[in-house]
Amino acid sequence: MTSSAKDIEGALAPAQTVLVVSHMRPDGDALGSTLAFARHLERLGKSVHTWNEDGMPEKFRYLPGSERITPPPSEPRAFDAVVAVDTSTRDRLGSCLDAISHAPLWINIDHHISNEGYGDLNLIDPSAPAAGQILFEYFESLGVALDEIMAGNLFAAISTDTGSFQYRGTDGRTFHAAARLVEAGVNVSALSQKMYDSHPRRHWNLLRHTLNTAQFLCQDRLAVFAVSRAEMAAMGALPEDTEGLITHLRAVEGVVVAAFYEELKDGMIRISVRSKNPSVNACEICQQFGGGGHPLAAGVRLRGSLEAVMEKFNATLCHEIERGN
Ligand SMILES: [Mn+2]
Repeated sequence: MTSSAKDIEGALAPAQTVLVVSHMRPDGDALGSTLAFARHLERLGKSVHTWNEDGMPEKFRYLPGSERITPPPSEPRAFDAVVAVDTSTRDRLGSCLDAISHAPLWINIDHHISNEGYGDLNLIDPSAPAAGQILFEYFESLGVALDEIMAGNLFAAISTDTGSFQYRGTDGRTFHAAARLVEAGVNVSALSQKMYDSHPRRHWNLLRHTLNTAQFLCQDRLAVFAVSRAEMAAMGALPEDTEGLITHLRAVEGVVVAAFYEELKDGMIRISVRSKNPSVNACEICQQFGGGGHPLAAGVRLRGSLEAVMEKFNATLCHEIERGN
């Protein structure tokens, strides 16, 4: 059952110390939503902590108040409440979970269709294209006046998760939120330049590698590429630099599904899947292997060598493309 903003605000009212967290390998929605909600709680006079397994990646340091996000501490801490945003399962919080010794109240605010509601109170809206939009509507329904920190983070969260207001789920509500956020002080061109026109050279090196090594399979309907740890190291690339590469493959005419395989340090392969056709459901495919996400954008982690995982998962994707067409 989904709780209302009023229920959640009421449950959080007595809490003095609150932790706001989001998923590992965070994107703009995860971090922007964390920062916006943390700011809201702080304005209510609470002591607020904000952690992410990966700390604050360099590429998102433009987010207002970004310096407050840290990796979890090594000594576990107790909180009156934990608020998880944009996080489909508790496991996706990674090492943050190990650093919470006690928390009697869990709030789960998310837009992933695969979210099963692990909170004591859950506000889950898969029709929202970003967790940031759910938070915007949360604040609007309670009449909370947004300051520039909240507005900037919510705009960045919504803009990045919708591919700059392009993806499925972008609707009148989304543009309503954007309009109110701009009125609250967001400078669209300055913020957009930081989000979309300020990639480090490392990202460009990785993009060149991607374009040189991508393969088109399944009668050119499946586009895939991979990067090994050795290649990442040789390019001096950081994990955060891989974000967005997959959009270049998905953008090729005729491609139905794009997949990206990234070798991680623990013998796992991180797979990102993007679909352009609603009848090829990326979330359902990833869920078969223990992952999740959205119908057109999902992910999963599998154990094995890069080659073996690619062979197996590419075959699954091609099978699903053939079934879906
Ligand atoms: Mn999101």
